[in-house]
Amino acid sequence: MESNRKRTSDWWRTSTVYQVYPKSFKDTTGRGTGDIRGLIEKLDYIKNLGIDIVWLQPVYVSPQNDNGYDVADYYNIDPAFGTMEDFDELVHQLKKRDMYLMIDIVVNHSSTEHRWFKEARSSRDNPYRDYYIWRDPAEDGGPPNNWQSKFGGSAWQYDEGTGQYFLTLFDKTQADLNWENEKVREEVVKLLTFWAEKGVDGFRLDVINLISKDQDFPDDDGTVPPGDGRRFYTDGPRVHEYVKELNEKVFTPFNLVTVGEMSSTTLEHCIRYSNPQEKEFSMTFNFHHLKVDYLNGQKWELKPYDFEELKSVLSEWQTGMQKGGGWNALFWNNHDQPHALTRFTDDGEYREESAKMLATTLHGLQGTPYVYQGEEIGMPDPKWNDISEYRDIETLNMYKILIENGKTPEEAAHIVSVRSRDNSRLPMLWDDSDQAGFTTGEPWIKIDERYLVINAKAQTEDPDSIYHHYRKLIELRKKLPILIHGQYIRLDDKHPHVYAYARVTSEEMLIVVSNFSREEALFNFPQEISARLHHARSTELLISNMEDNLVLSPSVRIQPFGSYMWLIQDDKE
Ligand code: TEU
Repeated sequence: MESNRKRTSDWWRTSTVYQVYPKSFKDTTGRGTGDIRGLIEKLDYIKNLGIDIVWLQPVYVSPQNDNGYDVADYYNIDPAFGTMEDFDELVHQLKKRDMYLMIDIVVNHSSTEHRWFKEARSSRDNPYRDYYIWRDPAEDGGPPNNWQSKFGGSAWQYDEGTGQYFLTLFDKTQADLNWENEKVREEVVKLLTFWAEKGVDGFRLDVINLISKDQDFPDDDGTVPPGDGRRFYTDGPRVHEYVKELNEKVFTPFNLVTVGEMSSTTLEHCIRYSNPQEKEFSMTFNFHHLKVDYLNGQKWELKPYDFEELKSVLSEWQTGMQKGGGWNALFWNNHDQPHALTRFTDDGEYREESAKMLATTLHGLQGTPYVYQGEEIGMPDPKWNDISEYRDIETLNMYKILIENGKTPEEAAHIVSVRSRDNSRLPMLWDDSDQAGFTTGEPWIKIDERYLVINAKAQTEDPDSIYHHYRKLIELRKKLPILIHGQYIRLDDKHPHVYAYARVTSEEMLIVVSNFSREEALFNFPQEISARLHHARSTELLISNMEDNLVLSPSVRIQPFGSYMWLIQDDKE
């Protein structure tokens, strides 16, 4: 067993995390899906980016209905990904490179293939029955209430054998665990301890803010959008109590970095989840900035993204979390989201500029940045319009529901091409060889044909690539305390194309200005900033995606998708 290296209690504040979706990362067997050995092969690629922590998404035994987020055995590696020896080798190889491993923990629900659930389903008085959430049918024989699954349809599944419904907030094969049951909490502590003792350095906890449900399980009367029941189980009555228990028994004793994935959460709760005095998580993911293109807040209703809302949400969370002592997990992309490159900028003519602009904009903020595999080489969405290309359970469910609700197959296919989680689940593009170097077999999902132009090998060899732009940003985070501690101040006043902000300390100011449009944009700094520029002892352009070496002045003209990060040092007087 590898021992945990000694670290300060907040070592992760200067770190950058690389998210690995193993199924699509690197296949070493020819079966067409990625595996742990493939990740080991590519550790130097990740190390050279400057990454500190690798977040490995689920590789546990699973029927793969939700690509591993349906766990059937929390203690064993699914043979599709390799063996426990492979996992141990990964831990060893990361430590050899002074890198850390964060693994995904999915304990809001388990797979219905899990031993616990099979026991629970066998009879009403089975000792495992209360590991899950069972309720009698409503008077009409239907589901106990009107809660909806996040993947479409009712959140309840009927079990003929025992005549009751069980709760499934996600897929019908993902049964919600009953955290009210102390035995469930003990099981979770046990499995977390098992992985911590194997040398894991941290956990990403899947939809962990959903584990405490309102025990009355009331119908949602629809008065509070979206009216699907989420208000009765999101950031629920005992959630902080449960998380504190995990922190006390596992996170603190093993000095682990932890990030809670918070579905539909609030700033107030995330301050509580991530303020160190609360002893809960190191940091939190929230998704409010990634709903600015949801019409009426509905994921499957499209609208062009609202730039002003994007900036105000990012600013609200920067300012609010700083004020409350919380800590943000910073991200544009993950395995559930279409690429920001396609969603918010131009993944065609201005693909490189856009990818670098998004990177600079995010990495200048306060928090721990997450780089999702492929983001660092500017992978765009595939824009498929044939539903047969898609694999994601949520996508396939919603395609059917869209058509049931009156959309034509073409309309439904277009909505899916914009929203599907598969947009970010295409295999990593390693080089310009066959199948982009991902597999020698038949890939589980189509590979983006653009791999001849967009691939990791070409970018590691090009000093001006998106990959090296990320590397420089990650390096800056390690060198500049202002990126960790600087107070966030938004500088643009609802500018139609520019997002500008500063990070400020008593002696320095770091400024980021990004143009999110195809238009050249003129940006005038606020008076107080211009005055501070006037007294600056030095001004340094730290990084930019433009060749124009733009001089920082009270008024700057920014090229399409141009982005700049300057460091200003004040006069000592
Ligand atoms: O995601 C939860 C989550 O918030 C998203 O899945 C979102 O609810 C969904 O895309 C509907 O918009 C986590 C994992 O990241 C995801 O991959 C899993 O499918 C899900 O939990 C269930 O474990």
